[in-house]
Amino acid sequence: MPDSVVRSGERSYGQMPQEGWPAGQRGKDMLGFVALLTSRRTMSARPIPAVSLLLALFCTACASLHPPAPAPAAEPPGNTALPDLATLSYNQIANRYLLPLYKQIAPLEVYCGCAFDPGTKAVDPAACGFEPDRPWGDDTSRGHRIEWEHVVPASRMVETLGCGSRAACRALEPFRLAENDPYNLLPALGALNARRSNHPYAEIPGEARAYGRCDFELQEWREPGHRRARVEPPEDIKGDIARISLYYSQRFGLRFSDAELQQFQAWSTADPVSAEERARAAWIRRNVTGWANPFVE
Ligand SMILES: [Ca+2]
Repeated sequence: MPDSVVRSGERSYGQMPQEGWPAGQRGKDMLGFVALLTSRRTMSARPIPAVSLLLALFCTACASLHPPAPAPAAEPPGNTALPDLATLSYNQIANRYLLPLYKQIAPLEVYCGCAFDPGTKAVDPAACGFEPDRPWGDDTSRGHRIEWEHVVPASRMVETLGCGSRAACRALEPFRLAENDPYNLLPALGALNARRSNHPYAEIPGEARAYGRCDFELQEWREPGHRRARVEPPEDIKGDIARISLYYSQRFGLRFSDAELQQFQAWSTADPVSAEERARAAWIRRNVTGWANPFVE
């Protein structure tokens, strides 16, 4: 594991204090987060000038400073015209630049292995054995379509930046870069994306099958004052999830507990990089980001 992986409880650029904000400290740490991103960018193919990041932080009218989104391309255009990850939405980035990949590799969503149409994102839930764990309701539509799942939830990015809410955080370019990073976006059946919510991943005792044949486990319990939940993904996606999470720890300074980091390392070992995962990462590097996920390639 690279030395820069952030462990819970350690302070580093991008981390927020556990409790409260001393006056003046917030801006200092925000600058630290910017410095981290800027320094990481020096390793990438497309450095972003630090001044634009500072403007994004301190100018409430920053959105008007950004050029309009480039016209969508029918196919990813290659390294000469990488998309602006801070300007487009994550759905725009995924639909325009990730979906075409699934015409080249098996178009399977991550939580149940359901095949989807890479043109329409439609899914036949019966074909993969998905059944809802309660009357269909909203699942009627979300059980028949693909959504872009944030493996590392946006709520963790909100916590790291300390910017309050997802909507408020979108005023900050560092948040948009983290929210929109395509390495973190995997196709998932909408109904299972909803069940995962922003719960952490973990091993769950037993092998309950509450969703038909899907190897997707959700455990919920109550502790004083709040509900808790965790999700165990299918075996063959655990390593992918681990390598995305470790990448977020390194690149964006996202905090994970020691138990989570140990889990991710174990999953990465048990489920090593597959040819399809490597092909996906290479596609993203060439067509979307310009930089690699070093945990994959
Ligand atoms: Ca289990």
